[in-house]
Amino acid sequence: MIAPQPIPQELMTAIHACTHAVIIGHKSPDSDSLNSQLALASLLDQLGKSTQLVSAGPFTRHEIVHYEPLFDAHIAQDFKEHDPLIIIVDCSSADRIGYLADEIDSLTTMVIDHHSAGQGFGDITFIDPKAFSVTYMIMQLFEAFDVPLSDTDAHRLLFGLATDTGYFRHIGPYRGEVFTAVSRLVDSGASPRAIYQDMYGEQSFASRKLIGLLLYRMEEHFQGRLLLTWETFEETEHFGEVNRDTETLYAQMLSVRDCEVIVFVKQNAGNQSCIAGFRAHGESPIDVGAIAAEFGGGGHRKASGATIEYSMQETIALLIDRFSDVFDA
Ligand SMILES: [Mn+2]
Repeated sequence: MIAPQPIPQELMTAIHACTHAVIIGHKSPDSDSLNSQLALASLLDQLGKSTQLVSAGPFTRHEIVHYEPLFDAHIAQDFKEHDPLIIIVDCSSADRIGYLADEIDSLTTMVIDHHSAGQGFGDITFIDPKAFSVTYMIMQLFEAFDVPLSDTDAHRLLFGLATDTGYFRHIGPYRGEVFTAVSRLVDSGASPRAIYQDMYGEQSFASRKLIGLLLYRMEEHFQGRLLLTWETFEETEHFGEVNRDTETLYAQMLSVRDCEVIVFVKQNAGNQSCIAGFRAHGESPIDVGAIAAEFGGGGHRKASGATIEYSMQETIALLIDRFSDVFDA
């Protein structure tokens, strides 16, 4: 097991000292970000602090659309008057909070995060790159402040952990501490069954049809080491943005034997540009983050993306050509 990072004393001191806290997560929020915000607000409320939850949105992922009413789009004026502590979760750089970066000038900022990239942001930082989710780190805070977990808090903490581990699929050996945490959360009222249903059930009919279409269209390149598919703007309009489930599409494509890299090209309106998504198999040495960066995008070694200013047909040809250097070498 890997022991959690110790909580910095200055973080404990700053939370004890504040009266008002604004809790912000990243734009295009996911379940780890939102549930970290909600659980942290619950902890601070129980410590007698006034809290505001703020997110730049948009709330598009199906499992989180119903969270939107719990969050404000801007920092409230009455909070600004109380010199609030700004707490940013699940963000490795200030630009991840979107336009809210302009609203936190001159306020004390605390960052709680588990990404390894992007340092030097925040006045007080608690960064644990070995933590599988920020909710796992918030759970440590509950224990440090000796605040018991309600069933709602336990549910939120487990939801974030389940999301960022791909429902525990990304956890390798000797990481039993994660399951020790899961055990405590389940015994505090979290339901793995309900969370699985929220994450993988409740899908729309249209979303399954769209995945079927995109999988049927999939092409093999370089003896099946690269799989590619695409989505036209007309299809995005027809099926609806809310019915897009690219993570499931990526997982299905990566599950094909001998596949090392997948490329997904989504056409933008007017066919003047596309969004390209890249994923690499866990065992592959190929760094798709570096390849996305060549096209002005970014991401991680295993997951990345870029906006490419060409038509869909040109983008596909360009990317196959770029990967021919990788696979023919
Ligand atoms: Mn996260």
